[in-house]
Amino acid sequence: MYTVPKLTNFSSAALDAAARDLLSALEAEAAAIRGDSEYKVFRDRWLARKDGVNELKTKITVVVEATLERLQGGASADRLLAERVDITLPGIRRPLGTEHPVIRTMNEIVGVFRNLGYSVSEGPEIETDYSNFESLNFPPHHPARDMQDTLFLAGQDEKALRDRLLLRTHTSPVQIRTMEKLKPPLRIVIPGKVYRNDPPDASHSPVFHQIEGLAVDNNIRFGDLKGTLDHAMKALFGSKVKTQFRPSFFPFTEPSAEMMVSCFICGGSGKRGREPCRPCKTTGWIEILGCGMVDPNVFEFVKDNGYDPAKVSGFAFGMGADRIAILKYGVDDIQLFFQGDVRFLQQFG
Ligand code: 2U9
Repeated sequence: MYTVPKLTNFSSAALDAAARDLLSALEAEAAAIRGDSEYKVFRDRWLARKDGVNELKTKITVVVEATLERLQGGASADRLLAERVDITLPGIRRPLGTEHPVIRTMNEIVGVFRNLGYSVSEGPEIETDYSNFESLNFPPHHPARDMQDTLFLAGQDEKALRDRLLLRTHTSPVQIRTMEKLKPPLRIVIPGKVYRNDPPDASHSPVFHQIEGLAVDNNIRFGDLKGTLDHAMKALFGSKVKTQFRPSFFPFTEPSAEMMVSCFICGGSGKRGREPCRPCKTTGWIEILGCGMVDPNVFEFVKDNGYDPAKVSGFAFGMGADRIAILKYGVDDIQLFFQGDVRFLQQFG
């Protein structure tokens, strides 16, 4: 085994020769190392030396590390041989996901309006009081605001009311934002999540889904609204369904209406065999959406982008996608849509 010679001649030629001897001894020892324990002794013997010159130490380190690599390379090749993958075994089956029933319902509704030439708009779920309320003809402190119990972000008392942030209570601010960007004519639908401070029960959830629509042009009339929505309901629920409009109120539309669809469960009879039809409460009609002609006060807020209420008119509508999915799929509790129970969701696969 190599030991460092006691030097007596310190000429540079003698020092070079001593270094050469040391390195070739190192190479020879390294080549003979076979296992982990041999390697450790070898490494400590060579790297722990305090009498090495810096340059030598660098060279020694290179050889020691190369030895470790050689050993490990060999070991992992051995391991690979031992643990060879059996490619004849079956793979791991990854279950395919499927569209959530509410999303599927939204996509179907969006599809119907896309076919009529409508575009899809989206917008933020955190909104300003201005976009969610004021610009939609809910003046500050107006009682119409009480219709939607709103979730405000905390700690905004210092801000002016119109700048305060909240979780949007409807998708209507997206229509305002779109009208601020695009000039008329406009035909858009807006699917999305909305939030209200409603305690959860079988038909209420603090988060739910809406689809709203807006058409603005010259000379749009209530007849356009009726024809469009009647067509959409026939496309969604079958060509046999009838529609009926009843007076209603929304701050952003005037006049406003709620649209009824003849019950697509009992065919409008109110009965299922001898049993009463529950979805329509035996009336033969189901309330499916709200709608109306856009209130001129709303156009005033976007007048500068070409929406002069004296020149343009429009209709708008809004519906709850979760409620429609409940009716379509015969689900008895809206909470089931949000609990993420695979046993429930699998039924729609
Ligand atoms: C602008 C102008 C008008 C959107 C409309 C409704 C009627 C409506 C509800 C149905 C059930 C919401 O999901 S729900 O709770 N919506 O009845 N929404 S008209 O009207 C607009 C929107 C934007 C600029």
